[in-house]
Amino acid sequence: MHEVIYFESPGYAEPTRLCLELSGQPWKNTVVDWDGYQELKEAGELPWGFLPVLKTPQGTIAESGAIMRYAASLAGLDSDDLYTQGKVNEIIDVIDGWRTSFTPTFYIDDLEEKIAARKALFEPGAKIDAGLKVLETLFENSPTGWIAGTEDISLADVKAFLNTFMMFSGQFDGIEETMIQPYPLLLEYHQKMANYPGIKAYYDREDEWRWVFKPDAFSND
Ligand SMILES: N[C@@H](CCC(=O)N[C@@H](CS)C(=O)NCC(=O)O)C(=O)O
Repeated sequence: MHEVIYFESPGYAEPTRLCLELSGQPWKNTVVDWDGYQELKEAGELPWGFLPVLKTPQGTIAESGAIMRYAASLAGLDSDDLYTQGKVNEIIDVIDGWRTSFTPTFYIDDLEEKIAARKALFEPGAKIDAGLKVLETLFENSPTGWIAGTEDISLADVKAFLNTFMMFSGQFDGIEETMIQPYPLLLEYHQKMANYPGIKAYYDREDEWRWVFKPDAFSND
């Protein structure tokens, strides 16, 4: 059986978790705290010293992008068409670009400064605002409504959905739920994704952070 080991938060592991769920195969979600992480690290269980890792029947794989792609293949999300798969990967890499602008804010100790730095990323034309608008354009121009124009859901959708909406859960100081409202097409895309049967079923539970993946999470009703 496959086993994901990570912290409780969605963070770097959520696309892998969702893909494993969509695979329909049994899998184990192992959640550790900081001490648990240190123990794994000291025991030499983490190839590069970080979480998440994925334990497979053949051994452990590390790095969130690698394990996400592994899990997506297991779920049958890959396209046989090389160009289509290339476009899926292109969108994933573009989304990862946001993380490189967001990550430094974690290292700002002063709360007000941290909040200001995050809010600045959402100013018109700034990195995250521009990224969210790119996603809206991809959705708008897709003949199928799937972000990479695929016939069915792809890994680009899993990544876009999770990485976008996880930002608005309240987990991150400075980013409030209402900050998604200026992106109406993303809210439409949210409805499409959150109602996808395997996704809807997986998030049909109470969760401090994962409420953002439920249908109607951002509706004003
Ligand atoms: N390149 C790694 C980075 C993973 C990463 O930064 N993990 C964090 C948790 S979100 C971690 O293990 N931090 C422990 C530390 O910094 O000591 C990946 O994509 O998997």
